Amino acid sequence: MYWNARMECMPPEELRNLQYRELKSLVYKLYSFNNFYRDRMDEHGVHPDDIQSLEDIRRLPFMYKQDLRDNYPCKMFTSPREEVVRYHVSSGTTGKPTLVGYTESDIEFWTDSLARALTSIGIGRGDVVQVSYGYGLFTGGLGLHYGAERVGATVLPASVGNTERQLELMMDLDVTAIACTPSYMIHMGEVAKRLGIDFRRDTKLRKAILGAEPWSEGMRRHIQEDLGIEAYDIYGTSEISGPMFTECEERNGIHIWGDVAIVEIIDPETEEPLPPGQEGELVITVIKKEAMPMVRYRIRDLTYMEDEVCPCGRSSVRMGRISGRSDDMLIIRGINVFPSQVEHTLMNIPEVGEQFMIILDRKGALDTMTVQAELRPEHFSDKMADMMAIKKRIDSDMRKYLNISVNVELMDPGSLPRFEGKAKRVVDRREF
Ligand code: DLL
Repeated sequence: MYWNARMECMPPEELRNLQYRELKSLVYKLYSFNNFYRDRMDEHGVHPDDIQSLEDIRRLPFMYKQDLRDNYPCKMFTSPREEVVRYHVSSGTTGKPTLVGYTESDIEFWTDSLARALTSIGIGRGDVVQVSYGYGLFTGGLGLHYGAERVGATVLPASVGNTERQLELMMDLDVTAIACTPSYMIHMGEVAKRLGIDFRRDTKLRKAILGAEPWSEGMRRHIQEDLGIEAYDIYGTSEISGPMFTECEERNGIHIWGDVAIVEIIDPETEEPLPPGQEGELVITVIKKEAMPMVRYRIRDLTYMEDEVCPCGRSSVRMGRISGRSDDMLIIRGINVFPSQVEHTLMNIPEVGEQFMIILDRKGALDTMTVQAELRPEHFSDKMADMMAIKKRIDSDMRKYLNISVNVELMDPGSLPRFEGKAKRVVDRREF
């Protein structure tokens, strides 16, 4: 079953022609109406007339998360404010977040992409979908909510947390599919076990749409065997709109809708394109975006493309699992954290010195983050109350600026490792 058979099964040559036409008109529009894009293209010595084929996309300059930060909040927008119907926000590399704006048509193609994706998983009218991604500034909750409503499913907007209540609702309302992070799925399974709930016996859950953080085939097996459900990978980032692309029922890669986005895989060092099957850095151009177009956006996720036609009949390219990142972004309980943000926050606390470490662990299914911060010798005190006050300040600043709660350990001056070369401040003990 297809949601939009014409687009999903378009012959590859026809799709490439469509992509070329859309790209060309997007580049003309950006060059004519937006200072950021015009300046960037001029600096790069490329003009819209130079785009003579789809391959010429390689002549266009890249865009980076830093560009969004530098142009915060709205300087990258290409639609007037009155046309923007929604904002979402995700974390940036230091203090400032990344703001994403959507026109009505942006919400429409995002919803349509998810409607295709959910249909390809076999979710539609008659299903009850529990959306347990966060609702609010994060794109996961509202994105899947709109997509599931569009395919005619009944939506339970559960959001994150209060797991016992979520399980109770899942049973009472005959939920058939859930959308959440893989770690929350595992956590739910553990809480259910503790409460004597058997997913196979006590629920109607059959499918889980899991993403927003790295996970592995091992985790998929574990979830499927433990809970008796089928788990599907879903991918997206706030900059490209939010969650947009999933595996189909074949579960052999994530379908990237070609009329929505053009994907490239490049060598992160040489920036040269890599052929199908070879792993490199994902670069996305979202051809349909109005309010905040993304052209050759360096997402920093590492993966590969598969271009053989999928047995499901959809002609789009498929993306392999995300195997890591080419930058140092960490995803902790679904929240994106850059070590530079931690550093920035700590350096604004006068009692804290230059040395710190970040330690990531997994307790049960949930990630924990410990920040070890060295104190300046003049602020090191044997008074418990002084130490507690500093600890509290670090904890509340991390919550305020990074939106995450951390364990804080204050360290004696001189006790943390010093680095001669590149500092390695993150110890990640989690297993994916
Ligand atoms: O995580 C959007 C999303 C919501 C995707 C719900 C899937 C489901 P951001 O907060 O901007 O957006 O984080 C995007 O998360 O660049 C990847 O590093 C990582 N990520 C997202 N999905 C996957 C996945 C949302 N399936 C960043 N596997 C991306 C591995 C993923 N990593």
